[in-house]
Order: sequence, then C-alpha cells, then structure tokens
Amino acid sequence: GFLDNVISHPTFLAGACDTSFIDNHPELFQIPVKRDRANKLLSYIGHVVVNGYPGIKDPLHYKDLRDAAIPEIPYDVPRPRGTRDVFLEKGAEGLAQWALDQQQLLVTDTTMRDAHQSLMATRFRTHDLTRIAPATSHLASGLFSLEMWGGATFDVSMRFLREDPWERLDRLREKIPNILFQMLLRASNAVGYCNYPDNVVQDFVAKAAQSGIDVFRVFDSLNWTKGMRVAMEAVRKSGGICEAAICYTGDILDPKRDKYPLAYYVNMAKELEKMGAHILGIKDMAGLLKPLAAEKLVRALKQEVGIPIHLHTHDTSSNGGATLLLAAQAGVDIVDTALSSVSGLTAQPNLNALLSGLHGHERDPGLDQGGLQKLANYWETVRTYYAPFESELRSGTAQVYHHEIPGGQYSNYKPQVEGMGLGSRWEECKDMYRKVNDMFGDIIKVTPSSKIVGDMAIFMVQNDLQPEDIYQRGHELTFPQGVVDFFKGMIGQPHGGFPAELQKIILKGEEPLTCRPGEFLEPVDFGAKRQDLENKLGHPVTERDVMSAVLYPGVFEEFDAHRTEYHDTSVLPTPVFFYGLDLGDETTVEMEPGKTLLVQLNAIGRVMEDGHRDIYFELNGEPRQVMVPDLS
Ligand code: 3PY
Ligand code: ZN
Repeated sequence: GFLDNVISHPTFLAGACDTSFIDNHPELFQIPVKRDRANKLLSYIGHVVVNGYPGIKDPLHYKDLRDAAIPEIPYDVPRPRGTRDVFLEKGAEGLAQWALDQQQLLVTDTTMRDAHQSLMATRFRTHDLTRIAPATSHLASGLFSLEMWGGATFDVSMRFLREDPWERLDRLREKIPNILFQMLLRASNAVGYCNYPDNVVQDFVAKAAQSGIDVFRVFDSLNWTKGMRVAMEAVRKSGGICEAAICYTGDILDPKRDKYPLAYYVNMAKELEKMGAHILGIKDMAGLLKPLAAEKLVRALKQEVGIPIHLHTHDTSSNGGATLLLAAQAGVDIVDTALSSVSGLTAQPNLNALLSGLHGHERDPGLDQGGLQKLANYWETVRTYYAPFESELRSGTAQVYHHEIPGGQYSNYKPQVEGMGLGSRWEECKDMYRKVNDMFGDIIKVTPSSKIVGDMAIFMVQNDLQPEDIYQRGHELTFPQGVVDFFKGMIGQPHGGFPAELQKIILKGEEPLTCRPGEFLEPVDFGAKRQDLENKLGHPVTERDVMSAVLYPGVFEEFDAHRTEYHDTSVLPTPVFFYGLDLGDETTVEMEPGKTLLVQLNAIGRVMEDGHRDIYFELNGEPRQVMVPDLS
C-alpha cells in the first residue's frame, strides 16, 4: 500500500528525502497497519474459544484428538503414471476406449466428496484433504478417479467451512496431477438447488475444467434428458470427460413398481450415448439397486451401449458390496467405493474390502492394497475430528428400500428434522418422505428433487398433515417455496408428468411451465456482476469469486466477510478450527510451506464493559493479545 510506495520510491531509497517527520512520529506506523495474517488467525481462534463454532453443542477438545499419521511415500521414486496421464495423452474418447479395454475392474474413490457428504454432512476440510494428497497421488495411483468436488462440497465449503472451493481444487490438483479428478454436476442446477441460466452452467463448467476437473458426472434430478443437454455440451466443449448418468429409483425386480422398468433405463442410456456421453453413469443415489437388479441392469446396458459403464451406489442397506460384485460379474467397467474408514452406511461400499474380495479374480483391480490401507488409516483418525457431524446411523438398514432417502441427503435430513424440533418424530419424517414421493407421482429423488420431497415431508409432519389433508385443505395452505417451484416446472419435467390434481392445488391457479427453464432465464452479465460485487465488497474479486457469488449470492458474501476478517482459516488444523484451544494447548499452523506458526493459548480475560474479552496467546514464543466480542 501507501507505505510500500513510500519506501520503494527512488527518492526515499536514495536517502534524499527528509524523513524526520516520519522518524519523529512512530505512531504513524501504528495507525494504518492492518492486523497481519497471524493476528487475524488468532482472532478467529479466540472467537471460537469464546463463542464456540455455530451448531456444535458439545465441542471436542484439542488435546483428546490424535494427529493423523501421514504415510511415508517414496519421494525418490517418480510419481507413478495414472489415468490422468492416459487422458492427457489420448483425450476423452481415447480414455473411454482405454477404460473399455481393461479387463480389471476400475475403481473410483469417493472419500474426498460423496463419502463425507453422506456420513458427515460434507464437512471434510481442505486442510485434511491436502495433507494426504501427496500420499494419495502415490499410493492410490492405480485408481480410475478421485471424486472430490461438486454435489454439496461447493455450498458447504463456503457456508460452513468458510473456505474457497476453487482453492481446494487448485491445491489438490497441484499435489495429485496423475489421477483423474471427478465431480458431480447437477446439470442445469450446476452445484446448486435451482436451475441457472444456460450461460452460468456453461461458464461454470469451463472454469471447473480449467481448475482441474476431468470427469464430469452430469445428472438431472428428474432424469429429464432435455435438462442435461446444455451441461453435457459444455463438458465436451471444455475438453472434459462427459459421464452422463441415469438416476436409479424403484426396483426393476418388482413387477408392481412398474413406473421405472428395465426398459426405461435402457432407453435413457441409449439417449445419453447419442447425446455425446463418453461414459455412462448409473447413479444409485439412495442405494436401491439390489444386487440381482444390478446384475440384470448392467448386463442389459452392456449389450445396448458401447461406452464404459460407471456404477455409483450407496451402502445404506449394507447390500452395496454385493451390488458391486454382481455388477462386476455382469461386466461393469468402473465402480465407486470409499476408503474403508469412511465407507459403508449411507456412503459408498468399502474399497479395501472389495479389493480383498476380488483378489485373484479375473477382474481383480490390481491396486496397492497396503498403500490404500495406509490412506484408510489416515482417514480413520481424521474422521474423529468430525464426530459432531456424524449421522448416528449405526448399522445398515433395509428401511432405505422403503423411504428411499438418498445417502447424500440422509446426513442432512436428520439435522434438518432436528433443527425443526421434530427429532422425536424422526421415524414419522422418514415415512412421510415416502408418502410425499407417492403423492408427487413416484419421482426420481436426488438433489434438488430430493430436497423438495424432504422439505414437503417436514412441512407435513410439522403441521400434522396427512396426504388426504393436502387434497382437502391444500388451497388454504402455504407450501414451501421449493415445492411450489417444483410444480411450476422450475427444475424440469418429471417422467410421466405432474399429478394434475395436486399440481392445481399447489399452484393455486398459476400456470406451470412446460419448456426448459433455461430457455427463458436471462443470461448473467458477468462483467456487470463483477462490478456490482466489487462495489459492494469494496475490494477486487476474481472471476471465480464472481461465479461463486452468482451460484450462492448470500453465502459468498458471508464467506468473503469471514475471509476479510480472519484471512484464510483453511490453514488451521481441523480440531482448532471447530473447537479452538483450551488453556495451555499448543498447536502449529502452517501458513504456507516453510512458514509455520506455533500458537499457545495462555489466558482468557474477563468480559469487559463493552462486551469484549482479551485473549492472550503466545505466538512463536512472543506474547500476542486479541480482542474478541463475547456473544453469550
Ligand atoms: C448431490 O447432488 O449432491 C448428490 O450427492 C446427489 O446424489
Ligand atoms: Zn452418491
């Protein structure tokens, strides 16, 4: 700033200016100094010490949590070649052909995205992800891909973790250049909960590809292929690998559930192949694809489409491992799994167990079992830091075949229900979820349609409403906005159309859309948006910031305010970020490679008249003091 300009000025450097004024007034150096980075971080820690972390009722304690051991990797041997090297050499089509040519089963690891989305409400932080990244790059180099972005990570990282999702991607990409990075993209809903204008989807995909995403799993929350075209074309145009997914619901083995029979999925798969998919995804978001159904579905699809098939499931019922094995027998090319310590339940089936199960089989993935065990050990310890976010499901449950709640939603739905004060009516809320699905015409339920079903179910339980009440008294009820938008056609058209009677009740005379919302949503003027944002925030922003703000306006601004006040708190160790320190605790913070801070909490002052407390730290051996408002 100003001081830099002064001291780098040639006249100043030549010693030719009269600096006596400055020399005689040392306070000049005090007034304009912004608190430096370390002080900002201390303020954050002090804030958590005094006020806790929002939403955590029973904080853990720093000294009870073990440091997670990082497996040693052979720095002297070159990083092994991986699938990304194949992709960079052969392009998207070449990579797809390569996948088809492999006899062994190819494996994706979802640890960095869906596993923690489904078990811990997406709370894994960049700090824990980047620490294990170099080891992952070596020990997991035989994987097909790492799913590590999209879905809810974008939203949660800014809203709750207060870190930049783009920077997370940069840091991981730098440390793992050899393995394909995969993201989940909600087609026209991008990484949000509503349809965005086409140019937002296009620009988002381009930026994600530039930032290091290789494989885009594109799905539409109603399996409405018309809603997928813009995103799929954007992926192809960006040079990415387009994995278009069919979302699986119902039960192809049950003749009574005949809305989504085998033929429905086969037809959709063929259509996606024609639309330019490089890979076909089967997205079994709730884990409803039973083992024998998987075998039947994969066998049929392998006959009908010529692109590789990538199966994604959730282990909520605990049948997930069997589903993957039977799919492997039927010739599926790639499967999604998670490292053992963050697998199972509402997350993906267990990667390490699958490897052992297939050992010696003709489809043995041939991965480094010892290395993957070490990675699993790391996550086993790290997982303990996130205990307050665990979704308390203790065992697999066949109940999922009834309620059909997606794994990624389950760990959010529970706190949502509790947050509404309905914790004691949890069973009812799950049951109502299914009733709402049936009222809505048995729809595909995956973000955002799943959230709409969940919101309606909570609304009904909260107001003691049963389906018949909605038909009788619906005209006098105010429904959740998402539900109204859904019936208006704002996230697309469900297979078989909307149930007409219910649609009339909910829309109260308003006309629904039948076209694609993207056709009439005004394109965003990114230049103007950037100007507005800079004016509002009072500092320059990047193009990626602008995109974050377009997708999540309020959330981005809160995140930006946090970043301005505390600097980049993603460098703090997770226990410190969530739980602060207790008196006497000492921790290290690596600000950047080679710049480490040693922080100790020494004393907490009493509340002053203006509501502040002084917090006393030792920073690299020097006393430092910060003022923190006590919000209690
Ligand atoms: C998401 O869209 O976040 C999902 O995980 C859907 O399964
Ligand atoms: Zn999933």
